[in-house]
Amino acid sequence: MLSVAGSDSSAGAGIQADLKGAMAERVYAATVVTAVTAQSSSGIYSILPLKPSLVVDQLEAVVSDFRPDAVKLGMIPSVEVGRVVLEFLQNKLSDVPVVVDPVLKATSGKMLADDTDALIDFYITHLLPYATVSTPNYPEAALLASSGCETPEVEREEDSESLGRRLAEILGLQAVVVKGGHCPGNEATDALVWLEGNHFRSITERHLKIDCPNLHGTGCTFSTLLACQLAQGMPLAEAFREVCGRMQKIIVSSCGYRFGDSSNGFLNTGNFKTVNQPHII
Ligand code: PXL
Repeated sequence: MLSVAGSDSSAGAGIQADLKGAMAERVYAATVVTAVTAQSSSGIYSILPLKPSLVVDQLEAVVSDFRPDAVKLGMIPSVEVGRVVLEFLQNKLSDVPVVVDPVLKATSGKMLADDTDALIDFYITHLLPYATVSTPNYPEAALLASSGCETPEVEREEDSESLGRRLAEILGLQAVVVKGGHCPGNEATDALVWLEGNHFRSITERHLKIDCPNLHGTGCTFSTLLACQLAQGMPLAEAFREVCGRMQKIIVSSCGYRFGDSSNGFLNTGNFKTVNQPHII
């Protein structure tokens, strides 16, 4: 598979999370870096978006060696980078499944692009409709569904399934996963909505929320695991269920340690024995 995403120096999220996720699935991942971020568990220090031409050079270099069987798109730091990536996918990898994780904010709340409005518009009009499936979390899905509306009609009580249906209908998506982990309550429902013929179908996965301090990289890991299943030819609905189950196991294995700012440590996708100091137990 191919991950097109930003670098996270803490290695919790971004391209580093994607590599760990793909390794856990024993799927080879090539990586095209879109931006370099300097960050720790407590926040982002700085972001350097790469020049679009350097992103294209990386894409060309990757496909000179092998043909990815799925692509995951993570952080897109500018509309210019988004444009060249989409153009490349359309021209060179048009029959390859693409998972788009619409990354708008870091866990710390910091926006990851300078011109967020233009980028949201680009996601809505170009990237999301192109995606085989996109994977917003609930707040991102609500933001995307209400963008461009004069009066946002998001109701706080709307569940992830109906939000997913609404988003898919408004934006004309092939498929979307709305991840419910950010919703209040002690249960979370992830929903997959996809277009079959002329109708949208949906399935949900409900799970108990785990009170875990180390969730940095959860969104990146989810989308990468989904891309890894699609890369192996698994049908989308089955892939969704499989990944929801795997994420639960990874989160359970991420609870027993403290890392940096103890509320935003990295997700333990690799089942690491130690993280330097202190030890994972
Ligand atoms: O989790 C979203 C995300 C994606 N990509 C990069 C990030 C983050 C969040 O911190 O840093 C590079």
